[in-house]
Amino acid sequence: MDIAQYAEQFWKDGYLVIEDFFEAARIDHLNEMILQHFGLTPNWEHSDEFIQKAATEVIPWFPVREEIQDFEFIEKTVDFDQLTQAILGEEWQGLYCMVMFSKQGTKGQAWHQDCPPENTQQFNLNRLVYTHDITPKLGGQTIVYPGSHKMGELPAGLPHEDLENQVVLTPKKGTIVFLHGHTWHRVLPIKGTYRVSTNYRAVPKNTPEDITDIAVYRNMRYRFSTSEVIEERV
Ligand SMILES: O=C(O)CCC(=O)C(=O)O
Ligand SMILES: [Fe+2]
Repeated sequence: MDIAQYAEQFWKDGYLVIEDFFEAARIDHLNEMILQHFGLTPNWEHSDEFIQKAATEVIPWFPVREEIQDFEFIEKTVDFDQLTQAILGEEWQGLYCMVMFSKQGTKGQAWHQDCPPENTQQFNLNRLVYTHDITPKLGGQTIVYPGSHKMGELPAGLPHEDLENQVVLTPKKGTIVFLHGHTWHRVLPIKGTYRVSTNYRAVPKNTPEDITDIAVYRNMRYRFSTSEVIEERV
């Protein structure tokens, strides 16, 4: 694996996709654990206001916090670790491992940035691992806007509108997607039985741990810790 070249690509585009990064058998096991935890019809955890307004229907789970060790090998994989270091530099830190589950017939996730983009040095890195195939039939494709990690605030507008130059990602089991938190991104509606992704978030040195507390949507800024719309956007 040419780590320097991948890191360069990440910094050019604001995201990076590598297929077949993890072995199918190990990944299948994680997917089984995830289904065991959620079942197919878990309850929402976000407030109704958030779900409505953010047009984002996803339920989080933090298995490593529950000391479920099965999820730890991902972060310990040498290439995964070294690629992170090449992107974020020395003294980067892992934040948490968050599984995100979406039920059949739900909206996916509207356009957003995971954290405010005003300070270009302060951002989170999403290290997404896909444990089942995303397909056009299933829905739930991840959409990114290349180069938008350097373009400031996501423009106000409709939550799920197609934007010119957007790129549709259709990750398969074992694919990883590294995605800059300032990159504009969303997830398409889920037509199949369910959709999951697992995010091993990380940050460069000197970044507050609560960097992803405020997310930017096209119609608002939202603070998760207080379940509050802190800015309406028109
Ligand atoms: O699940 C995905 O493909 C993207 C999720 C996302 O928006 C994030 O992890 O910040
Ligand atoms: Fe996100």
